[in-house]
Amino acid sequence: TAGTTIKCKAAVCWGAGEPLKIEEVEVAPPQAHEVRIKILYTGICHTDEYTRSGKDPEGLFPVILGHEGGGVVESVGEGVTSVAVGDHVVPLYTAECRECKFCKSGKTNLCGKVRTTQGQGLMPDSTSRFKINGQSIHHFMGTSTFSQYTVVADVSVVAVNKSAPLEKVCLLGCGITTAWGAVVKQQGIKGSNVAVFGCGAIGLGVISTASVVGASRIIAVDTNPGKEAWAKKMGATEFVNPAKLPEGKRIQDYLVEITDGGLDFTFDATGNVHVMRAALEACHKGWGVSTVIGVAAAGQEISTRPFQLVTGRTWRGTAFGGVKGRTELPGLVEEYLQGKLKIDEYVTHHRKFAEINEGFHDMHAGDCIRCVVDM
Ligand code: NAD
Ligand code: AHE
Ligand code: ZN
Repeated sequence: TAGTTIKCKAAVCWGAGEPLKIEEVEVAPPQAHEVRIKILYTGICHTDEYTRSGKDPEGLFPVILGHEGGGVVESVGEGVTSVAVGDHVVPLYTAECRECKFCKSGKTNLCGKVRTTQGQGLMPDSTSRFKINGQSIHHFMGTSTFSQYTVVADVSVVAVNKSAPLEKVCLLGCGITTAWGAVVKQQGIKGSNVAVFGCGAIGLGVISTASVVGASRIIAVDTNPGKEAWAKKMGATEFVNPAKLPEGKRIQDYLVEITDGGLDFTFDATGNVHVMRAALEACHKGWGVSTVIGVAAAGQEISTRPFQLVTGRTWRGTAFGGVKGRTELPGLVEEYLQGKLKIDEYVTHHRKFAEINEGFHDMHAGDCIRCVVDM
């Protein structure tokens, strides 16, 4: 109930590289323009592992990770009008305030309203709503879905159709939406050839969306041979394992050869900076566009010969697929309900909350696309 502190279980990461520990946590009531959510399901994204491992330069500890959740609004703070108690909601790590310079620009989905404090692991008033024995615990990505109750800013949450299963649409909180947006927000993919590096949930989502919008040729690239069947199931027309190329043959050179000069569009969904370079250099001279989706470790940098850009290739990137969450997520849920957007296909593993660390292990095993945790 509003105004009271809730005690519940949360998975806490106490330090970089440590496994998560289920703890009893106190969750303070939502303040003005905040929403407290009972999280029912959460996916585990590679980015949660990236921060847990200590590779995220923005990583802070102790922290409650998780950013791919689905839940029900438990209470709201003063001034909240966009969601109400009982609404089914998806927390948004990319906020949408509709008032800041970014939101009003019409050029980006990035929002400036809460990003600074979000990066500090805090709510917009620069304090945390999570405490364990009096010690403050950091929020993560403005969402912290690895807690049975979480508090988010009202600009960082969207209500969705109650008839949609939250154990599925939670994946719209990151992976599926990111992949979908990375493709549909770019003009010209219909009829073009595309290469997708990395066939995890993100890469497979890119493949699936490219297939739906009508790309003529979709080449999936992954070092895990087990991903070939997955890529083809999602719509890839070809699969290339860079580890199986003849000695000394670079993946970008091979792709340029088999595509008569290179790809119209490429995507990195690995987070490996060498792969990002290959994806750029596999683009067609004069017009090829390469999109970075993968997130690289602290200290990693991309490089290529500037001549690659001088001769007409474009290097770009996207966060949350360029999607404005409050405006666009309800429509994606409808597309899912109408059978036009795949989500169920990505859920290969389920875990109880007590087994959340096993969910992280599933991710490393290579046969897991998404693990959904039942809170
Ligand atoms: P994942 O680990 O499930 O998938 C990565 C895939 O890349 C795996 O199939 C792996 O075998 C493959 N791979 C690894 N090295 C490779 C190489 N050298 N060549 C080809 N393939 C290789 O991860 P995911 O959850 O799909 O996420 C992918 C990336 O996207 C991560 O870096 C994640 O942090 C990032 N991400 C970014 C956004 C965003 O908004 N920009 C959103 C979600 C995830
Ligand atoms: N904190 C890292 C960067 C992490 C990052 O790039 N996050 C992506 C989302 S990954 C979702 O799985 C993103 O949207 N970034 C935009 C933003 O505003 O954070 C670092 O390198 O500092
Ligand atoms: Zn993610």
